[in-house]
Amino acid sequence: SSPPPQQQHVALFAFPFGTHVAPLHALARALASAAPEAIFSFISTPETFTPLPQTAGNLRLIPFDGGKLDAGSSAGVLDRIGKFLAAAPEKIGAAVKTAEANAGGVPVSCVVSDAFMWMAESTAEEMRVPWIALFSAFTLSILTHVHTDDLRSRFGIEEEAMAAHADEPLDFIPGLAAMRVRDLPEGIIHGGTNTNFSVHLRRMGQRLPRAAAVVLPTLAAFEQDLFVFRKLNLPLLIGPLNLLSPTPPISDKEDCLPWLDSYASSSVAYVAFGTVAALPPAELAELAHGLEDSGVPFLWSIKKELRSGLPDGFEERTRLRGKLVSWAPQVPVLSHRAVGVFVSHCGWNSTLESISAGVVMLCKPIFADQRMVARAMEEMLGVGRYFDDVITREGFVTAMDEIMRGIDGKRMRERVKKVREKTVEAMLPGGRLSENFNVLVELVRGR
Ligand code: U2F
Repeated sequence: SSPPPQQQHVALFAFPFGTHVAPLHALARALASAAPEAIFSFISTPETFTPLPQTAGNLRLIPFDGGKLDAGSSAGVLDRIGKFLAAAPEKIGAAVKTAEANAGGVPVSCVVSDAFMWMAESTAEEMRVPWIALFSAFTLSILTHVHTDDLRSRFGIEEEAMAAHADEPLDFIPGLAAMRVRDLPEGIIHGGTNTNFSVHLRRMGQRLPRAAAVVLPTLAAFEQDLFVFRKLNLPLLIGPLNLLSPTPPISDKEDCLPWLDSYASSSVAYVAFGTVAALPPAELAELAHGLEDSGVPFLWSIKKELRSGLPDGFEERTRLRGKLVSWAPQVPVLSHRAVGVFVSHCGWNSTLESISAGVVMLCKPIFADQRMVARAMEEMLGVGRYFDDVITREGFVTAMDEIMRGIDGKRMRERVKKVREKTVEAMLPGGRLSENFNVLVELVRGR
Protein backbone atom coordinates (compact mmCIF):
# COMPACT_ATOMS: atom_id res chain seq x y z
CA SER A 1 0.00 0.00 0.00
CA SER A 2 1.20 3.56 -0.65
CA PRO A 3 2.44 5.60 2.33
CA PRO A 4 -0.09 8.01 3.88
CA PRO A 5 0.15 11.52 2.43
CA GLN A 6 2.40 13.81 4.44
CA GLN A 7 0.47 16.08 6.77
CA GLN A 8 0.71 19.75 5.81
CA HIS A 9 2.29 22.09 8.35
CA VAL A 10 1.99 25.85 7.85
CA ALA A 11 4.31 28.17 9.82
CA LEU A 12 3.06 31.75 10.12
CA PHE A 13 5.46 34.55 11.11
CA ALA A 14 3.94 37.67 12.67
CA PHE A 15 5.45 41.17 12.78
CA PRO A 16 5.00 41.91 16.49
CA PHE A 17 4.23 45.66 16.36
CA GLY A 18 1.23 47.94 15.91
CA THR A 19 -1.85 46.12 14.66
CA HIS A 20 0.05 43.51 12.66
CA VAL A 21 -0.38 40.44 14.84
CA ALA A 22 -4.19 40.43 14.96
CA PRO A 23 -4.74 40.36 11.16
CA LEU A 24 -2.29 37.46 10.65
CA HIS A 25 -3.92 35.58 13.51
CA ALA A 26 -7.36 36.21 11.99
CA LEU A 27 -6.05 34.79 8.71
CA ALA A 28 -4.57 31.81 10.57
CA ARG A 29 -7.94 31.10 12.20
CA ALA A 30 -9.74 31.26 8.87
CA LEU A 31 -7.17 28.93 7.25
CA ALA A 32 -7.12 26.53 10.20
CA SER A 33 -10.85 26.06 10.01
CA ALA A 34 -10.84 25.73 6.20
CA ALA A 35 -8.03 23.13 6.31
CA PRO A 36 -8.75 21.16 9.51
CA GLU A 37 -6.39 18.34 8.48
CA ALA A 38 -3.32 20.65 8.43
CA ILE A 39 -1.28 21.98 11.36
CA PHE A 40 -0.86 25.75 11.77
CA SER A 41 1.99 27.12 13.91
CA PHE A 42 1.53 30.81 14.68
CA ILE A 43 4.92 32.28 15.56
CA SER A 44 5.20 35.61 17.37
CA THR A 45 6.78 37.19 20.46
CA PRO A 46 5.07 35.86 23.61
CA GLU A 47 3.76 39.25 24.82
CA THR A 48 1.64 39.52 21.67
CA PHE A 49 -0.26 36.31 22.51
CA THR A 50 -2.26 37.70 25.45
CA PRO A 51 -4.89 39.70 23.53
CA LEU A 52 -5.47 36.98 20.90
CA PRO A 53 -8.70 34.98 21.03
CA GLN A 54 -8.20 31.45 22.39
CA THR A 55 -7.92 28.70 19.83
CA ALA A 56 -7.52 24.97 20.14
CA GLY A 57 -6.82 22.01 17.89
CA ASN A 58 -4.81 22.59 14.74
CA LEU A 59 -3.74 26.20 15.45
CA ARG A 60 -0.82 26.45 17.87
CA LEU A 61 1.06 29.40 19.31
CA ILE A 62 4.85 29.18 19.11
CA PRO A 63 6.95 31.81 20.90
CA PHE A 64 9.47 33.76 18.83
CA ASP A 65 12.59 35.02 20.54
CA GLY A 66 12.47 38.69 19.61
CA GLY A 67 15.46 39.61 21.75
CA LYS A 68 15.28 42.22 24.48
CA LEU A 69 12.77 44.75 23.21
CA ASP A 70 12.62 46.90 26.35
CA ALA A 71 8.90 47.04 25.79
CA GLY A 72 8.34 49.09 28.90
CA SER A 73 11.12 51.57 28.26
CA SER A 74 10.73 54.97 26.70
CA ALA A 75 12.47 53.86 23.49
CA GLY A 76 10.29 54.87 20.55
CA VAL A 77 8.51 52.20 18.57
CA LEU A 78 10.84 52.78 15.59
CA ASP A 79 13.88 52.05 17.81
CA ARG A 80 12.30 48.87 19.03
CA ILE A 81 11.36 47.83 15.49
CA GLY A 82 14.94 48.52 14.38
CA LYS A 83 16.37 46.29 17.14
CA PHE A 84 13.89 43.57 16.41
CA LEU A 85 14.64 43.61 12.68
CA ALA A 86 18.38 43.38 13.29
CA ALA A 87 17.97 40.29 15.48
CA ALA A 88 15.04 38.51 13.83
CA PRO A 89 16.44 36.98 10.59
CA GLU A 90 18.80 34.62 12.42
CA LYS A 91 16.02 33.36 14.64
CA ILE A 92 13.57 32.31 11.97
CA GLY A 93 15.23 28.94 11.33
CA ALA A 94 15.21 28.09 15.03
CA ALA A 95 11.53 29.01 15.27
CA VAL A 96 10.75 26.61 12.41
CA LYS A 97 12.57 23.86 14.37
CA THR A 98 10.55 24.64 17.51
CA ALA A 99 7.30 24.53 15.52
CA GLU A 100 8.26 21.18 13.99
CA ALA A 101 9.19 19.69 17.37
CA ASN A 102 5.90 20.96 18.82
CA ALA A 103 4.04 19.29 15.96
CA GLY A 104 5.58 15.87 16.66
CA GLY A 105 8.19 16.29 13.95
CA VAL A 106 5.85 17.11 11.04
CA PRO A 107 8.06 19.23 8.74
CA VAL A 108 6.93 22.72 7.76
CA SER A 109 5.51 22.57 4.23
CA CYS A 110 4.55 26.21 3.74
CA VAL A 111 5.68 29.54 5.23
CA VAL A 112 3.22 32.42 5.55
CA SER A 113 4.51 35.71 6.91
CA ASP A 114 3.48 39.27 7.44
CA ALA A 115 4.96 41.09 4.44
CA PHE A 116 7.08 43.08 6.95
CA MET A 117 8.66 39.71 7.93
CA TRP A 118 9.80 39.06 4.35
CA MET A 119 13.08 37.66 5.74
CA ALA A 120 11.14 34.42 6.18
CA GLU A 121 11.36 34.00 2.41
CA SER A 122 15.03 32.96 2.62
CA THR A 123 14.16 30.25 5.11
CA ALA A 124 11.28 29.06 2.91
CA GLU A 125 13.63 28.97 -0.07
CA GLU A 126 16.24 26.90 1.79
CA MET A 127 13.49 24.49 2.79
CA ARG A 128 12.11 24.48 -0.77
CA VAL A 129 8.62 25.31 0.40
CA PRO A 130 6.39 28.15 -0.83
CA TRP A 131 6.37 31.58 0.85
CA ILE A 132 3.12 33.51 1.07
CA ALA A 133 3.02 37.11 2.36
CA LEU A 134 0.13 38.88 4.07
CA PHE A 135 0.15 42.62 3.34
CA SER A 136 -2.22 43.98 5.99
CA ALA A 137 -1.54 47.71 5.55
CA PHE A 138 -3.48 49.73 2.95
CA THR A 139 -3.84 47.76 -0.30
CA LEU A 140 -2.58 50.49 -2.65
CA SER A 141 0.35 51.42 -0.41
CA ILE A 142 2.02 48.16 -1.50
CA LEU A 143 2.55 49.88 -4.87
CA THR A 144 4.63 52.63 -3.23
CA HIS A 145 6.96 49.96 -1.81
CA VAL A 146 7.24 48.09 -5.08
CA HIS A 147 7.93 51.40 -6.93
CA THR A 148 10.14 53.12 -4.33
CA ASP A 149 13.12 53.41 -6.69
CA ASP A 150 11.01 54.85 -9.56
CA LEU A 151 9.52 57.40 -7.16
CA ARG A 152 12.95 58.39 -5.87
CA SER A 153 14.46 58.80 -9.30
CA ARG A 154 11.53 60.90 -10.45
CA PHE A 155 11.18 63.19 -7.42
CA GLY A 156 14.46 62.95 -5.53
CA ILE A 157 14.56 62.37 -1.81
CA GLU A 158 14.04 64.07 1.52
CA GLU A 159 12.20 67.19 2.48
CA GLU A 160 13.25 69.28 -0.56
CA ALA A 161 11.76 66.64 -2.84
CA MET A 162 8.53 66.71 -0.90
CA ALA A 163 8.41 70.52 -0.85
CA ALA A 164 8.99 70.77 -4.61
CA HIS A 165 6.49 68.12 -5.68
CA ALA A 166 3.91 67.81 -2.89
CA ASP A 167 0.83 68.33 -5.05
CA GLU A 168 1.88 66.34 -8.11
CA PRO A 169 -0.18 63.27 -8.93
CA LEU A 170 1.24 59.74 -8.93
CA ASP A 171 -0.74 58.88 -12.06
CA PHE A 172 2.30 57.40 -13.82
CA ILE A 173 1.94 54.39 -11.52
CA PRO A 174 -1.12 52.36 -12.49
CA GLY A 175 -3.41 52.15 -9.47
CA LEU A 176 -2.16 55.39 -7.87
CA ALA A 177 -3.84 57.96 -10.12
CA ALA A 178 -5.82 59.45 -7.22
CA MET A 179 -2.74 59.88 -5.01
CA ARG A 180 -0.35 62.84 -4.73
CA VAL A 181 3.28 62.99 -3.66
CA ARG A 182 2.19 64.40 -0.27
CA ASP A 183 0.09 61.29 0.39
CA LEU A 184 3.14 58.98 0.23
CA PRO A 185 4.08 57.14 3.41
CA GLU A 186 7.21 58.35 5.24
CA GLY A 187 10.36 56.57 4.12
CA ILE A 188 9.47 56.42 0.41
CA ILE A 189 10.89 59.79 -0.64
CA HIS A 190 10.73 61.81 2.59
CA GLY A 191 10.53 61.40 6.35
CA GLY A 192 13.76 59.39 6.73
CA THR A 193 14.70 57.36 3.68
CA ASN A 194 17.72 55.90 5.43
CA THR A 195 16.25 54.61 8.67
CA ASN A 196 16.50 50.87 9.32
CA PHE A 197 12.77 50.59 8.85
CA SER A 198 12.60 52.34 5.48
CA VAL A 199 15.57 50.35 4.17
CA HIS A 200 13.69 47.26 5.36
CA LEU A 201 10.48 48.28 3.56
CA ARG A 202 12.33 49.06 0.34
CA ARG A 203 13.81 45.57 0.42
CA MET A 204 10.33 44.20 1.10
CA GLY A 205 9.17 45.85 -2.13
CA GLN A 206 11.98 44.10 -4.02
CA ARG A 207 11.27 40.75 -2.38
CA LEU A 208 7.47 40.57 -2.63
CA PRO A 209 7.41 39.58 -6.31
CA ARG A 210 9.08 36.30 -5.27
CA ALA A 211 6.13 35.25 -3.13
CA ALA A 212 3.88 32.41 -4.24
CA ALA A 213 1.07 34.80 -3.33
CA VAL A 214 0.65 38.19 -1.70
CA VAL A 215 -2.57 38.21 0.30
CA LEU A 216 -4.37 41.55 0.70
CA PRO A 217 -7.36 41.98 3.01
CA THR A 218 -9.38 44.62 1.22
CA LEU A 219 -12.61 45.88 -0.32
CA ALA A 220 -13.89 44.60 -3.65
CA ALA A 221 -13.63 48.22 -4.86
CA PHE A 222 -9.82 48.03 -5.07
CA GLU A 223 -9.64 45.00 -7.31
CA GLN A 224 -9.14 46.96 -10.55
CA ASP A 225 -6.39 49.08 -9.05
CA LEU A 226 -4.14 46.10 -8.49
CA PHE A 227 -4.67 44.79 -11.99
CA VAL A 228 -1.22 45.80 -13.20
CA PHE A 229 0.47 44.48 -10.08
CA ARG A 230 -1.04 41.13 -11.05
CA LYS A 231 1.61 40.82 -13.77
CA LEU A 232 4.37 40.93 -11.17
CA ASN A 233 3.13 38.00 -9.16
CA LEU A 234 -0.07 36.81 -7.64
CA PRO A 235 -1.93 39.32 -5.49
CA LEU A 236 -4.77 37.50 -3.80
CA LEU A 237 -7.39 39.95 -2.69
CA ILE A 238 -9.50 38.59 0.14
CA GLY A 239 -12.19 40.43 2.08
CA PRO A 240 -11.78 42.33 5.37
CA LEU A 241 -10.50 39.93 8.03
CA ASN A 242 -13.16 40.99 10.51
CA LEU A 243 -15.73 39.60 8.06
CA LEU A 244 -13.69 36.55 7.04
CA SER A 245 -12.89 35.53 10.57
CA PRO A 246 -15.26 37.14 13.08
CA THR A 247 -13.74 37.58 16.51
CA PRO A 248 -15.40 35.87 19.45
CA PRO A 249 -17.40 38.23 21.72
CA ILE A 250 -15.09 41.01 22.92
CA SER A 251 -15.40 42.34 26.45
CA ASP A 252 -16.91 45.76 26.95
CA LYS A 253 -15.44 46.66 30.33
CA GLU A 254 -16.24 50.34 30.01
CA ASP A 255 -19.87 49.80 28.91
CA CYS A 256 -19.69 51.39 25.48
CA LEU A 257 -22.51 49.32 23.98
CA PRO A 258 -25.11 49.97 26.71
CA TRP A 259 -24.18 53.68 26.54
CA LEU A 260 -24.82 53.70 22.78
CA ASP A 261 -28.20 52.00 23.30
CA SER A 262 -29.73 55.23 24.57
CA TYR A 263 -28.93 57.24 21.42
CA ALA A 264 -30.91 57.61 18.19
CA SER A 265 -29.78 55.87 15.00
CA SER A 266 -26.71 57.36 13.28
CA SER A 267 -26.45 60.17 15.83
CA VAL A 268 -23.14 59.44 17.59
CA ALA A 269 -19.54 60.11 16.50
CA TYR A 270 -17.09 57.34 17.41
CA VAL A 271 -13.56 58.76 17.76
CA ALA A 272 -10.39 56.62 17.82
CA PHE A 273 -6.85 56.98 16.51
CA GLY A 274 -5.61 53.40 16.64
CA THR A 275 -2.69 51.99 18.55
CA VAL A 276 0.47 53.82 17.44
CA ALA A 277 -0.29 57.29 16.17
CA ALA A 278 -1.03 60.26 18.41
CA LEU A 279 -2.42 63.61 17.33
CA PRO A 280 -0.14 66.59 17.95
CA PRO A 281 -1.26 68.18 21.28
CA ALA A 282 -2.57 71.38 19.67
CA GLU A 283 -4.79 69.41 17.31
CA LEU A 284 -6.02 67.16 20.10
CA ALA A 285 -7.27 70.24 21.95
CA GLU A 286 -8.90 71.68 18.80
CA LEU A 287 -10.60 68.36 18.13
CA ALA A 288 -12.00 68.34 21.67
CA HIS A 289 -13.29 71.90 21.30
CA GLY A 290 -14.78 70.98 17.94
CA LEU A 291 -16.56 67.95 19.39
CA GLU A 292 -17.92 70.11 22.18
CA ASP A 293 -19.09 72.91 19.84
CA SER A 294 -20.64 70.51 17.33
CA GLY A 295 -23.21 69.34 19.86
CA VAL A 296 -22.87 65.79 18.47
CA PRO A 297 -22.82 62.97 21.06
CA PHE A 298 -19.47 61.16 21.01
CA LEU A 299 -17.71 58.03 22.20
CA TRP A 300 -13.95 58.63 22.27
CA SER A 301 -11.37 55.88 22.72
CA ILE A 302 -8.45 57.78 24.24
CA LYS A 303 -5.75 56.46 26.55
CA LYS A 304 -5.71 57.95 30.07
CA GLU A 305 -2.20 59.36 29.62
CA LEU A 306 -3.34 61.51 26.67
CA ARG A 307 -6.24 63.11 28.52
CA SER A 308 -4.08 65.76 30.17
CA GLY A 309 -4.00 67.36 26.70
CA LEU A 310 -7.76 67.95 26.73
CA PRO A 311 -9.07 71.47 27.38
CA ASP A 312 -9.74 72.35 31.06
CA GLY A 313 -13.16 71.18 32.19
CA PHE A 314 -13.84 69.36 28.90
CA GLU A 315 -14.89 66.09 30.53
CA GLU A 316 -17.30 67.72 32.98
CA ARG A 317 -18.88 69.99 30.37
CA THR A 318 -19.51 67.16 27.92
CA ARG A 319 -20.41 64.46 30.46
CA LEU A 320 -24.07 64.36 29.43
CA ARG A 321 -23.39 63.48 25.81
CA GLY A 322 -19.78 62.38 25.69
CA LYS A 323 -18.00 59.28 26.93
CA LEU A 324 -14.25 58.76 27.12
CA VAL A 325 -12.92 55.21 27.32
CA SER A 326 -9.40 53.75 27.28
CA TRP A 327 -10.36 50.99 24.85
CA ALA A 328 -13.59 50.32 22.98
CA PRO A 329 -14.75 47.04 21.45
CA GLN A 330 -14.42 48.77 18.08
CA VAL A 331 -15.98 46.22 15.75
CA PRO A 332 -19.30 45.93 17.66
CA VAL A 333 -19.24 49.68 18.39
CA LEU A 334 -19.04 50.49 14.67
CA SER A 335 -21.88 48.05 13.99
CA HIS A 336 -24.09 49.67 16.62
CA ARG A 337 -27.00 51.48 14.92
CA ALA A 338 -26.35 54.63 16.99
CA VAL A 339 -22.93 55.29 15.40
CA GLY A 340 -23.20 57.72 12.48
CA VAL A 341 -19.58 58.65 11.78
CA PHE A 342 -16.07 57.44 12.63
CA VAL A 343 -13.46 60.14 13.35
CA SER A 344 -10.37 58.11 12.52
CA HIS A 345 -6.63 58.15 11.79
CA CYS A 346 -7.39 55.77 8.90
CA GLY A 347 -5.32 52.80 9.96
CA TRP A 348 -6.24 50.10 7.47
CA ASN A 349 -7.81 47.75 10.00
CA SER A 350 -10.02 50.51 11.41
CA THR A 351 -10.99 51.60 7.92
CA LEU A 352 -12.02 48.10 6.84
CA GLU A 353 -14.02 47.76 10.05
CA SER A 354 -15.77 51.07 9.42
CA ILE A 355 -16.67 50.36 5.81
CA SER A 356 -17.78 46.83 6.58
CA ALA A 357 -20.13 48.28 9.19
CA GLY A 358 -21.38 50.85 6.67
CA VAL A 359 -20.05 53.83 8.67
CA VAL A 360 -18.73 56.97 6.91
CA MET A 361 -15.47 58.57 8.05
CA LEU A 362 -13.97 61.89 9.06
CA CYS A 363 -10.35 61.16 8.23
CA LYS A 364 -7.46 62.70 10.15
CA PRO A 365 -4.46 60.67 9.01
CA ILE A 366 -1.26 60.97 11.04
CA PHE A 367 1.47 58.96 9.31
CA ALA A 368 2.44 55.93 7.24
CA ASP A 369 -0.22 54.69 4.80
CA GLN A 370 -2.95 56.72 6.51
CA ARG A 371 -2.89 59.72 4.13
CA MET A 372 -3.33 57.36 1.19
CA VAL A 373 -6.28 55.73 2.95
CA ALA A 374 -7.88 59.12 3.65
CA ARG A 375 -7.38 60.13 0.04
CA ALA A 376 -8.89 56.86 -1.18
CA MET A 377 -11.92 57.25 1.10
CA GLU A 378 -12.57 60.81 -0.12
CA GLU A 379 -11.50 60.72 -3.77
CA MET A 380 -11.89 57.13 -4.88
CA LEU A 381 -14.82 55.80 -2.86
CA GLY A 382 -16.50 59.02 -1.71
CA VAL A 383 -17.22 57.61 1.73
CA GLY A 384 -15.20 60.00 3.85
CA ARG A 385 -13.97 63.54 4.28
CA TYR A 386 -10.20 64.08 4.45
CA PHE A 387 -8.86 66.72 6.87
CA ASP A 388 -5.87 67.63 4.77
CA ASP A 389 -4.89 70.54 7.02
CA VAL A 390 -4.42 70.85 10.74
CA ILE A 391 -7.65 70.47 12.68
CA THR A 392 -9.21 73.71 13.86
CA ARG A 393 -12.21 73.96 16.10
CA GLU A 394 -14.31 75.75 13.43
CA GLY A 395 -13.16 73.49 10.60
CA PHE A 396 -14.09 70.45 12.63
CA VAL A 397 -17.58 71.76 13.44
CA THR A 398 -18.24 72.52 9.75
CA ALA A 399 -17.05 69.09 8.64
CA MET A 400 -19.07 67.34 11.34
CA ASP A 401 -22.15 69.32 10.41
CA GLU A 402 -21.81 68.46 6.73
CA ILE A 403 -21.33 64.78 7.38
CA MET A 404 -24.09 64.41 10.00
CA ARG A 405 -26.71 66.73 8.50
CA GLY A 406 -25.62 67.87 5.03
CA ILE A 407 -26.31 66.54 1.56
CA ASP A 408 -22.68 65.41 1.20
CA GLY A 409 -23.03 63.25 4.26
CA LYS A 410 -26.23 61.76 2.90
CA ARG A 411 -24.48 60.85 -0.38
CA MET A 412 -21.51 59.37 1.49
CA ARG A 413 -23.89 57.19 3.49
CA GLU A 414 -25.52 55.90 0.31
CA ARG A 415 -22.13 55.16 -1.22
CA VAL A 416 -20.69 53.42 1.84
CA LYS A 417 -23.64 51.00 1.79
CA LYS A 418 -22.83 50.13 -1.83
CA VAL A 419 -19.10 49.70 -1.18
CA ARG A 420 -19.96 47.42 1.72
CA GLU A 421 -22.52 45.41 -0.26
CA LYS A 422 -20.13 44.79 -3.17
CA THR A 423 -17.52 43.46 -0.76
CA VAL A 424 -19.94 41.28 1.17
CA GLU A 425 -21.30 39.86 -2.10
CA ALA A 426 -17.80 39.08 -3.37
CA MET A 427 -17.16 37.14 -0.15
CA LEU A 428 -20.20 34.88 -0.63
CA PRO A 429 -19.57 31.43 -2.10
CA GLY A 430 -18.78 31.85 -5.79
CA GLY A 431 -17.80 35.53 -5.34
CA ARG A 432 -14.34 36.69 -6.40
CA LEU A 433 -12.94 37.37 -2.94
CA SER A 434 -14.26 34.04 -1.74
CA GLU A 435 -12.70 32.23 -4.74
CA ASN A 436 -9.38 33.94 -3.96
CA PHE A 437 -9.55 32.68 -0.40
CA ASN A 438 -10.13 29.17 -1.74
CA VAL A 439 -7.04 29.51 -3.94
CA LEU A 440 -5.08 30.44 -0.81
CA VAL A 441 -6.42 27.44 1.09
CA GLU A 442 -5.36 25.13 -1.73
CA LEU A 443 -1.92 26.76 -1.84
CA VAL A 444 -1.25 26.19 1.86
CA ARG A 445 -2.55 22.64 1.44
CA GLY A 446 0.17 22.10 -1.14
CA ARG A 447 -2.24 21.62 -4.04
C1 U2F B 1 -1.04 50.66 12.20
O1 U2F B 1 -2.30 51.09 12.63
P1 U2F B 1 -3.02 51.07 14.05
O2 U2F B 1 -2.63 49.90 14.84
O3 U2F B 1 -2.92 52.36 14.74
O4 U2F B 1 -4.56 51.06 13.59
P2 U2F B 1 -5.53 50.11 12.83
O5 U2F B 1 -4.94 49.43 11.65
O6 U2F B 1 -6.66 50.99 12.56
O7 U2F B 1 -5.91 49.02 13.88
C2 U2F B 1 -6.36 49.32 15.16
C3 U2F B 1 -7.10 48.09 15.68
O8 U2F B 1 -7.33 48.24 17.06
C4 U2F B 1 -8.69 48.08 17.36
C5 U2F B 1 -9.42 48.34 16.05
C6 U2F B 1 -8.44 47.88 14.99
O9 U2F B 1 -8.61 46.52 14.69
O10 U2F B 1 -10.64 47.63 16.04
N1 U2F B 1 -9.13 49.02 18.42
C7 U2F B 1 -10.07 48.62 19.31
O11 U2F B 1 -10.58 47.50 19.24
N2 U2F B 1 -10.46 49.50 20.30
C8 U2F B 1 -9.96 50.74 20.40
O12 U2F B 1 -10.38 51.46 21.32
C9 U2F B 1 -8.99 51.17 19.45
C10 U2F B 1 -8.60 50.27 18.46
C11 U2F B 1 -0.49 51.78 11.33
F1 U2F B 1 -0.32 52.89 12.10
C12 U2F B 1 -1.43 52.05 10.17
O13 U2F B 1 -0.92 53.08 9.39
C13 U2F B 1 -1.64 50.78 9.35
O14 U2F B 1 -2.60 50.99 8.33
C14 U2F B 1 -2.09 49.65 10.27
C15 U2F B 1 -2.23 48.33 9.55
O15 U2F B 1 -0.98 47.89 9.08
O16 U2F B 1 -1.21 49.50 11.38
